[in-house]
Amino acid sequence: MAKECEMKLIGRTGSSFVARVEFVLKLKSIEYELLQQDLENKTELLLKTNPIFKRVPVLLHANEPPIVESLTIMEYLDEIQPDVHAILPSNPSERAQCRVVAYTFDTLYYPWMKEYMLIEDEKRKEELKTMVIQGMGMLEFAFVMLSKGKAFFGGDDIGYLDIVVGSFLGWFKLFRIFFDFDVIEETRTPRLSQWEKTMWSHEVTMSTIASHEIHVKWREMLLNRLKVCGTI
Ligand SMILES: N[C@@H](CCC(=O)N[C@@H](CS)C(=O)NCC(=O)O)C(=O)O
Repeated sequence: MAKECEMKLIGRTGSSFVARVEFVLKLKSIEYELLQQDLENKTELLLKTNPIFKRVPVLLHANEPPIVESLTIMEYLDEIQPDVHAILPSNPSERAQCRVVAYTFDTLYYPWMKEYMLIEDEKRKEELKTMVIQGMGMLEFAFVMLSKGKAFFGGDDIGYLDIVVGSFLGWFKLFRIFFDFDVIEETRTPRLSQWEKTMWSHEVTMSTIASHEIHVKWREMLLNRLKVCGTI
């Protein structure tokens, strides 16, 4: 009888937060099973394992209690498998910097991009565009500081911030194709622009970031929810 996989990821293809966890699992060569969720019709398993937020990703590892929140899951995986492709820097000060940048991305840049993607008000859209561009300027600064002249935030290879930001590569593509908006652009953010190309060429990125079509469908799902519930 086939052995049951001891790492299960409750998720949904197309979610950048789920992609973060998949990045880490793949880079660390940890076998896992993806339990796909329909976010419009959540399973008992999701509601039971993440009763407060009711969102993906949730990691189920053997008999441990479920772990929620993508950044927490990434750190957990790094702690249980420290010898294979370390994600966070070994230097505590650099680790702290990384966490602050990730926090800023998740609490500012991501909500700005999400609002931009869903609203129609042109004036607000322009405001958000300016805010996102300024945010990417800060991210460029962080990249220069942390990469130390190398190709990735993490140095020679993909690290924590490469995953945190890189999990949104599909969004950056959607913004270009759909809104003619280069979130990362060569003249404004030259180092990030090079980084974006390098990230796309990495085999783990290619197998982890969902297709453009899936991102388009995801946006439609959010728009529909906004129309029906008035909120997302
Ligand atoms: N801060 C959370 C965000 C997770 C999140 O927003 N997940 C979305 C999918 S991308 C979700 O499950 N939303 C639930 C819903 O749409 O009802 C994390 O980092 O894991």
